[in-house]
Amino acid sequence: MALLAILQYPDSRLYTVASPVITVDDEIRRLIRDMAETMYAAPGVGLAATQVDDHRRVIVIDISETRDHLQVFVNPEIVTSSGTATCEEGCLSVPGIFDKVARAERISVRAFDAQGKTFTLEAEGLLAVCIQHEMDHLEGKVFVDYLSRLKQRRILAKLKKQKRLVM
Ligand code: K1U
Ligand code: ZN
Repeated sequence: MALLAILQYPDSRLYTVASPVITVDDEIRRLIRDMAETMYAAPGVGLAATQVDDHRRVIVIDISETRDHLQVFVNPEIVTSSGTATCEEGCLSVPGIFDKVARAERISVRAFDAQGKTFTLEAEGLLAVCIQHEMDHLEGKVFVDYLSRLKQRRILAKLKKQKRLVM
């Protein structure tokens, strides 16, 4: 297994639209394992392949407290959505920044698992938020894109300052 480097906002590679996975093979399963290890180590509750500079449609999520319930979504598609809920979000690509984003409250998502088997899942609460946040990454979208220009400028300034402090 390997820990992968997570791209940091505003890296232009975060704006890449990911391509569908053609076959769920051993190479994709290795990517899934490496992404899961990277997510657990960060630590985070989700990770999209885009964030580790791999532009295929793969997401890993684990919202369990025990950190032992990995959920894998290959080529995820939202089939139905309803309601609106606003939730505080964070992002491993935008460290130390949290803000509220409005998204669908309930979703039904269809995807392939790590064995290449298709499944459909109904999600609400943090799982629904996390799936939508990670699917945005696959579309080249970061949660700060939903915020005002003023907030985006403040976030960029804060991240620049953080970077100067660690260098
Ligand atoms: O996409 C990412 O960078 C992962 C992101 C997922 C997410 C969290 C909250 C709302 C929407 C999407 C994170 O995991 S940020 C870190 C985080 O929230 C967290 C980390 C450890 C334990 C619990 C939460
Ligand atoms: Zn994110």
